[in-house]
Amino acid sequence: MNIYARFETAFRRAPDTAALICPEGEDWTYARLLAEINRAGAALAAWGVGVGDRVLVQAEKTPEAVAVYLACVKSGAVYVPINTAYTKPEVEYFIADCQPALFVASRRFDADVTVAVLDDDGAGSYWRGAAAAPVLAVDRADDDLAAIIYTSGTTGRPKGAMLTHGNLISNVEVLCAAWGWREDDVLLHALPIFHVHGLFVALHCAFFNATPVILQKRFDVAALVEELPRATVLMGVPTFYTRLLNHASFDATSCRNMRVFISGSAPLTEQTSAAFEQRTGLRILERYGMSETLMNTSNPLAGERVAGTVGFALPGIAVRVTDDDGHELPRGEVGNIELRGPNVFKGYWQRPERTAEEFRADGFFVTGDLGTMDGEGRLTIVGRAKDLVISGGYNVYPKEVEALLDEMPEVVESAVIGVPHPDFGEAVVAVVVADDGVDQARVDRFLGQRLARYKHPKRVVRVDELPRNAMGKVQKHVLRETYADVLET
Ligand code: MCA
Ligand code: AMP
Repeated sequence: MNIYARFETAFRRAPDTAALICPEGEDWTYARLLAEINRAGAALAAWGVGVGDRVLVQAEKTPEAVAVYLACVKSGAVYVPINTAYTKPEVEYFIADCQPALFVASRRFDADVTVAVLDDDGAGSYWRGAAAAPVLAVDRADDDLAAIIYTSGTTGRPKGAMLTHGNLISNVEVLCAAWGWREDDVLLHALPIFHVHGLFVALHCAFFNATPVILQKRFDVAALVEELPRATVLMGVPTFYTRLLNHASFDATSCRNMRVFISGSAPLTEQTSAAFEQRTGLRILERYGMSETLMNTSNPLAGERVAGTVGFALPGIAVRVTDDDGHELPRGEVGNIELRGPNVFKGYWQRPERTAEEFRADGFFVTGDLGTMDGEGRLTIVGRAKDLVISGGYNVYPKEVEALLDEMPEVVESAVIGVPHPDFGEAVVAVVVADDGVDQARVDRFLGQRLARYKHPKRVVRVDELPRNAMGKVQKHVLRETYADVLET
């Protein structure tokens, strides 16, 4: 079934309910959202988008962008959202890889692809002349693609995780039940809508029940605190919670109507969890997910939420911890986290070999995360086998940054690592073998037009040589230990 058909059934039951409450603009009811989806759907058809076509979207967070997303899914197209921070060369890579029929962008873009401009205020060429006749959602099977979410691996070139209608439906059903979604819930939404967390977890839970979403354009701690009293649910990355704790007027009164605070995308420290409970009387509920698998495990809504753990496998999802051959390890031992279930993606877009490498013969997906499971079945993530930095909930692949640094004429070689950062949890540091001219400013200038800002090293350290093991491999763990404190200010 087309997941959109499920949403529409809920929307039709609640036409007068606020759908998108926009503190910076006009609010939309569900009736208005339905009309705008029809309009966006008509616009997509006018641009020639057909069933199975990819629609690449790099758009600011507006109600119109939400309508475009829902219209894509409704019309059987494959929605491909990308980070608004990406530079032109990064965007060109996605265009070449997914071959979109249409690129919906916030600004004009000069490339060999049809571009529809969706301005920040929702206007623009995209909408012009589109009639809004209601049409039925295109029939889709569980196995048909709804979206491609780009994520990288050790090679540093992003791969498109193919998510199906079945993946999305099963996950939203499981999450609404696990988190006890209620008819009177109001979601405070401050996450970007180009990742699984903001799009398929947060928005989907609200849309599945046609409950209101307070749509904040971006995360701003003061604005968030102001809106909290009329919300019941917040989903955020750990940086949201550390920033809330640093905000003087955030207290139990701000949370008086809050039912649950949910955290994910990066590790929530036990310290943050404890400080939050002390300040508000509420315990953050931590869960674990991935672009390839949507949500996998969650601490319980009722029952003990144990800080530092990501809880139990969600219903219908099998989680195991294995050795490198895929054999399940005894409880308590650290190994690879592997998953199987209706949430697990169909594979990487046009990369069957990569897909095959990451699945076991019995269908379990190897996540690249390392963890341990206790006797009760609670999972704790202890690290990552994949070379990945998670900074403020954004993934940065060291290889991608290293490859660009190595293009600098003054750089002989480089190693990019993640080190503790007080705001982002972890952030990027580059250790380079280079001549004197290379400093932070020079690196920022070089990366400027090539790489999204959040991937830029927050510190560049120059060294005479990189530590290597007997095989000649750079010992990143040594670098991580040596430079562990460089961003702790
Ligand atoms: C912004 N900057 C960052 C980050 N964000 N640097 C490192 N890491 C970051 N995450 C840099 C900008 O480049 C800029 O640099 C400066 O910080 C200020 O930028 P601004 O946009 O004002 O930052 P912000 O608005 O304060 O953003 C911080 C943020 C944001 C709110 C934490 O990064 C965010 O929304 N993160 C959530 C990401 C997310 O949704 N992740 C889910 C994906 P300069 O000053 O040098 O220009 S993972 C997922 O979906 C899986 C399935 C899961 O489990 O959830
Ligand atoms: P992404 O590729 O953006 O979907 O990021 C997924 C990765 O984020 C996972 O493989 C984990 O490494 C990490 N992640 C997600 N949730 C958590 C969490 N609660 N604790 C620690 N890491 C997490």
